[in-house]
Amino acid sequence: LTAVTELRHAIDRGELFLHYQPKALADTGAVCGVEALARWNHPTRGLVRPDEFIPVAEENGLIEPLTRYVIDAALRQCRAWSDAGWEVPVSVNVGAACLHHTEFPGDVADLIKRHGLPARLLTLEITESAIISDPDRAVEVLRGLTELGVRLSIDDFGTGYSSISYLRSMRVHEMKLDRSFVTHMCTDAGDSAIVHALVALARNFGLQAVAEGVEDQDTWTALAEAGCDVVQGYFLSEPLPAEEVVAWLGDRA
Ligand code: G
Ligand code: G
Ligand code: MN
Ligand code: NA
Repeated sequence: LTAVTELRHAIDRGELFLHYQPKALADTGAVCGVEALARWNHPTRGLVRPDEFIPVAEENGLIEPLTRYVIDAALRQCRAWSDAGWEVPVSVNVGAACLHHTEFPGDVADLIKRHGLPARLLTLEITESAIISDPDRAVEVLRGLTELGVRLSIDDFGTGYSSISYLRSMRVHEMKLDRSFVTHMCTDAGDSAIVHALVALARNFGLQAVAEGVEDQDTWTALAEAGCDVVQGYFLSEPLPAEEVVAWLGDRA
């Protein structure tokens, strides 16, 4: 079987599942959501990481069914947490091609309705490259998503081959600072300068600033002092299986 055929089967047979990485408010430490991260439980190869199969999906027209599958699974889990008394906003990574398909907002609307959740509990993380490659189409799709009431986040911010001018015309809610600037900001003056500049940029556009790749207390403290709103990374928690999330939340509460 080719990798593509296998991945198509994996989506159809439900071999993909999600881990969830917690995020916390930088100033109080209160948990404010989780990012869903796809994993593939391959029948013979075992656990396959997304770095391997997301590019295969992107290049072979499978990223839309995969993204729908992930949103569906994340919302089902979000609903289960909600029913158990935990309101846990979920973020999902959206493959670039989804922003070039005008049916995507309708698909997302159907999924939200099916799970009976408020749209504000879903954040969609998009990348700059998806916007830049076809800005007119992306703006239209993003407008449709905004009208649903879902939150929009720009992932890996600052790493793309991009122009920040689109921030003017696009109503996104969140900027995710790429971990390549964040992780070593306490020992690298250049990284620290970039993080401070990006937090200021987020502020000026009224966006929530989220730093990923926070691996120690000093970095968390520096981010809070810089005015960053939310932190995510191994220092708070690695990505967790769904069934461990409630216990983790309970331990912190
Ligand atoms: O979880 P991990 O650190 O291995 O993820 C590696 C990369 O795969 C990250 O860049 C992440 O954004 C991406 N990724 C993980 N899950 C998904 C998913 O469901 N959809 C898309 N498009 N990308 C994902
Ligand atoms: O590109 P995206 O932000 O979606 O990537 C998320 C990926 O980052 C996940 O695969 C996750 O495993 C990884 N990750 C999460 N926290 C940390 C961290 O603190 N350090 C590093 N190096 N990677 C992290
Ligand atoms: Mn992400
Ligand atoms: Na990222």
